[in-house]
Amino acid sequence: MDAVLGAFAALPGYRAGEKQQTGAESYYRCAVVALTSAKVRNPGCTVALITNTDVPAPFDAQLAAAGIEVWRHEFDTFTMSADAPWSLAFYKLCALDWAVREKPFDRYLMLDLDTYTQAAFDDVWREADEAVLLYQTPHAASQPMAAAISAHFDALEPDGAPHVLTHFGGEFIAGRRDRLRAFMDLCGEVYREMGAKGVVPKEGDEAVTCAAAYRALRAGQPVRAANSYVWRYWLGARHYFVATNYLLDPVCVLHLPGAARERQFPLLYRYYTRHGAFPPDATVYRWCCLPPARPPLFKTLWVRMRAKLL
Ligand SMILES: [Mn+2]
Repeated sequence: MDAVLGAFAALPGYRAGEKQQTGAESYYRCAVVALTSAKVRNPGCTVALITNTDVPAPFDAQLAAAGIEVWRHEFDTFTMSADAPWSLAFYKLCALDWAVREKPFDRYLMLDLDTYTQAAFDDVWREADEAVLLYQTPHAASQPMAAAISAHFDALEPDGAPHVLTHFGGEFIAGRRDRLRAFMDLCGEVYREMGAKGVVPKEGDEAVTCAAAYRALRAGQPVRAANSYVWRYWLGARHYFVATNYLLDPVCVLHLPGAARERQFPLLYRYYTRHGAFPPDATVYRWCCLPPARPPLFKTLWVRMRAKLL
């Protein structure tokens, strides 16, 4: 049996991002969409929300009706100071660390709650037997977040500095149980070293997972890019960074960070709660403002004609 997990923590004063956490309702709407869409496409998997607080109505009943379990667990490891940006995101590591030890499953997938699952995880589980799978961001070594993560690692390991770490995101962490336990041990080691050296990463949990992935690879424990299964689609007007792999060689999971929490997710949530099902894929893509998976017709014809005239 395999498990798909989401994590949500509430702690007064802690931060879910750059700002203080506000509007828990919108997080619960996302949780319902993320976990029910995962369950609908993967009915044979256990899907659970790990949380340190009571799930309020009507979300508790909606999760229960969809067959989603709620597991209570305190935020007792991987804690950062409350004023650190993304301090709440570290709960994901706390929850996963606890789950791989206390809740026995063959394989696990920890997903961000601003995700929408559109396909079965069969291939994820196949590859999770071979390696820990993490989403690899398309960040070059000097990209500010990637560079900051490498610099934190330099603080932990001055020998060999400057290091260049691969920037993996925290939205998708999958693996067979023994592989994930070993990986979470490395995360714990990195977290304790950060505490001892006074490193408070502004980049959230990714600073921990990236350092753990670097050490895992060095120790011969395979870590692979999960990018064939999950993709980050940035839908902002200024940062519109998308791909056509929602349809061509399609990924299982659409990760929609940023403003989607107040745009796409409320639409998906309302549709799901009214109809008891998610809209057709084409509607989801339209709501997500994803580009058509074909090149523009007239520009294509123009280039073909020019090439013929050479
Ligand atoms: Mn996210």
